[in-house]
Amino acid sequence: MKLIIGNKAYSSWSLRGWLACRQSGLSFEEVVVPMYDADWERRRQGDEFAPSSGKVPILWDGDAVVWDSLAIVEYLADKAGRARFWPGDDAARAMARSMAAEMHSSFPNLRRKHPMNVRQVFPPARPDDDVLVEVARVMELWAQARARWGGSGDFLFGDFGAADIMFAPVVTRLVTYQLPVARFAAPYMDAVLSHPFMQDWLAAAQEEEWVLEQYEQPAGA
Ligand SMILES: N[C@@H](CCC(=O)N[C@@H](CS)C(=O)NCC(=O)O)C(=O)O
Repeated sequence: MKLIIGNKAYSSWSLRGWLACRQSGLSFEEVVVPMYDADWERRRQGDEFAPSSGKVPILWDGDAVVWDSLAIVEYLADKAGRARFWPGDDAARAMARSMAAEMHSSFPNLRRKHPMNVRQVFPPARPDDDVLVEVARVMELWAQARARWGGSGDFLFGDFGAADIMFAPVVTRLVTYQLPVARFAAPYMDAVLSHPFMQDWLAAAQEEEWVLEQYEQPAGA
């Protein structure tokens, strides 16, 4: 398999696709492309980017091509075993899938106003009200999952899985912009950030030379 991703410092959807590949346990080649550099427009019009019309992540696996992070999660769950990604209990899995889907389709203000930058921690500043509403919704979802299905595990549904993968870039944003989080969320965020796959990603992001100025400003600056 070959996974094409964008900058590890900034590309949140790439992080999700990459975490899914690591979680699958399958071997894959990783190709990191610098987004928005001088070659970006030419590169994204190439054949390897055609299926996603120029967006990352894209997973190539022989004749199969999968773009869009949530589809990559599902493809790999089919291929490597659902248990690696989703809880076994039907009710837990229903909630985990709903949370992953909601993450994928929602939270536009948090995503747009607080873009991922895993190399920065900006001084705290009062977020916009629409962002606060979305952060409160994230807290509500995490609280429900942890209380109902977390058990003795550290993650939303006990073991690390698809829901954690989809929310991982939210965890990093909450840290980067020092957004207000509920007390219960801190241990969960620590568990995500200290997961070995996240540690690998964060270390690689630190090593990246590419800098995109548009993501190097605190929100609202
Ligand atoms: N819904 C897609 C979103 C993919 C996406 O928007 N990727 C961004 C990088 S995080 C991208 O490729 N942006 C480059 C562009 O649109 O030119 C997914 O879940 O993978």
